Amino acid sequence: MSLRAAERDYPGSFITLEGPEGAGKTTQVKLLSQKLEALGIPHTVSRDPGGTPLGKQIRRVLLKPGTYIAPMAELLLYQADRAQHVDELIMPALKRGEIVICDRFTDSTLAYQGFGRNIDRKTIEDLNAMATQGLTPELTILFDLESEKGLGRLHPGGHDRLEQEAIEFHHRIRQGYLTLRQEQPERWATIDATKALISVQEEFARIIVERFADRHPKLKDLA
Ligand code: Z5A
Repeated sequence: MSLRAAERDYPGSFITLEGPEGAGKTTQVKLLSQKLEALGIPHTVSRDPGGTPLGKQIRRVLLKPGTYIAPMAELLLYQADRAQHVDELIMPALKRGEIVICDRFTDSTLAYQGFGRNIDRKTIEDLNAMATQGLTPELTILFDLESEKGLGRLHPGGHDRLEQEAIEFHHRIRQGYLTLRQEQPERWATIDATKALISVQEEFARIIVERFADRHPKLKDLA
């Protein structure tokens, strides 16, 4: 259920996309953005990490294959990227009343650094709260698929530092997402990401319209 205006201190809507590698989030967010653009619906799409000029530099460091980054250093780099992202891009867009769709956000940190790297959950939650100034997504869509399937879809030209991790790491992440979803079912929606691109696209649009058309009436034309 989306938050009522009185419970938010901005007029926009904040949606995040989550899932294991190769789930199709990037593809779908581009397609959705084209449709929103065509309908004249003010929106911002971004990604975590790398949504700002500083974030792009941090992203390069984080994903470069062959670099050893200690788990706590990795966690803090993701949070530094996020603090900049919320301050420079996400919050200003929400204050302008836009729909903000972010490819990965705080749940990625719980899934990858928490379930994946076994960093203490409370530490991650505290840092998430600090980096976001308390901002939480109203809707988080899990693009769900088995880790092997997602990794199998990725570019043959080489894998980044996280994609190169052992398959057990990726299994823990998927299980982590399923646990997070179970803990807060009202915030999460799930899309079966193994389906054909067009079916995923339709389901994605249906979920957004259902949750936000009351606040952004032009969204009805998406369906
Ligand atoms: N990370 C972290 O550890 N902690 C954090 O706090 C945060 C992130 C925020 C970011 O890299 C990495 O950082 C990520 C998590 C970690 N781990 N890694 N590696 P990223 O942004 O590059 O990673 P990603 O979000 O996983 O991107 P991705 O691997 O490209 O996945 P995707 O965006 O979900 O998928 P895609 O690029 O849209 O599609 C992948 C391929 O599948 C592509 O060839 C598509 O044409 C194809 N595709 C898409 N949809 C379909 C369907 N329906 N059927 C068949 N094929 C499809």
